[in-house]
Amino acid sequence: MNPKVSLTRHLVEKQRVDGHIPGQLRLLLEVVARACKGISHAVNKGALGGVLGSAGSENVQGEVQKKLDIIANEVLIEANEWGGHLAAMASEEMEAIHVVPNRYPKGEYLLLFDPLDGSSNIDVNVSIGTIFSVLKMPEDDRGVEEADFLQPGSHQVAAGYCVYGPQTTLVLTVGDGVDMFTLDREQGSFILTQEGLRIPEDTQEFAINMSNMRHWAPPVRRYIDECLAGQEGPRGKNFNMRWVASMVADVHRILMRGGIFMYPWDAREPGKPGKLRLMYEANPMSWLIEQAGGAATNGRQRILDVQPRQLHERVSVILGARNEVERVTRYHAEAA
Ligand code: AHM
Ligand code: MG
Repeated sequence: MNPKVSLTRHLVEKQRVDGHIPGQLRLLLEVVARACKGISHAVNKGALGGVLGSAGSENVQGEVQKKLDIIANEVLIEANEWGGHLAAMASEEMEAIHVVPNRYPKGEYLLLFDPLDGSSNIDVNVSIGTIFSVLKMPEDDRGVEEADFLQPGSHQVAAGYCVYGPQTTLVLTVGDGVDMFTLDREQGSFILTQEGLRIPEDTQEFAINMSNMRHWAPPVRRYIDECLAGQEGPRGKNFNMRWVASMVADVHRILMRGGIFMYPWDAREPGKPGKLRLMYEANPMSWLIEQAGGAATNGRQRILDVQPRQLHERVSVILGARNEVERVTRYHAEAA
């Protein structure tokens, strides 16, 4: 592979050859990538930039906001609102949608993001990231409103994340596979470092927060019990476990070397369908995983088919190696 293919060149060539990324979408993705570069710089400064610690406020879900959560949210909004490619944005950190102000031209896309996922890892120097999803405004829509965002994940036209770890890495799909770009800090640009990522159908590595075990539903417990039984158990093989507690980092590992990730429903808060957010986390990650040959369900249904009812809706998430996700989903059906 030519190591010098920048994100810009990659997208221009995609637009030219396949013709299926419209110019406005290409622009939008470049702006999101530029915002991620800005966030990466802020993250890297850490204590030297005075960006660590709590901001003393709460977001719409009652979670304490970190300074970097707010900075990342502002960087994304400021970068995206003037370009003319968007109609509105929605963020995990904002209660209401952010409509592009009247002083700027409006475009036909909607951008959704979790500006800084893995907030509990910010202050301890562990990988965190930005997750984003792009939808189109419904046709014949006169004014943008929250209901325009409530489209199933299968309607996404682009999705990706940027992980701020030992390297800053952007992973992207526009519906024809998954490509990965690494930030070249000297050049200041994202360089294509892997094309057509694929997830093996089987795995011997799972990711779940084991401290919630006593709250899990029986099908999840059955699956993990069988993994833990190792070679002598019904699976006949040993499993390894990893849990970074940053979805971006856990999903990135799965795209790199396989595995299954679960943040399933549990009985801690019975009314809540799960911890992770459908629109900002589950949908973009599920599409990336499917585009890499994996699968993603909420235990009963393909995540991309879930019809959202609210912007900040939560969902149970099981994603990664196809055969493992199908197994967990089958265990749910058998327990029903
Ligand atoms: P956040 O968006 O507030 O950072 O929460 C989402 C994160 C995910 O990145 C991660 O998978 C999960 O929360 C970890 O949760 P827990 O601390 O319960 O293990
Ligand atoms: Mg998050």
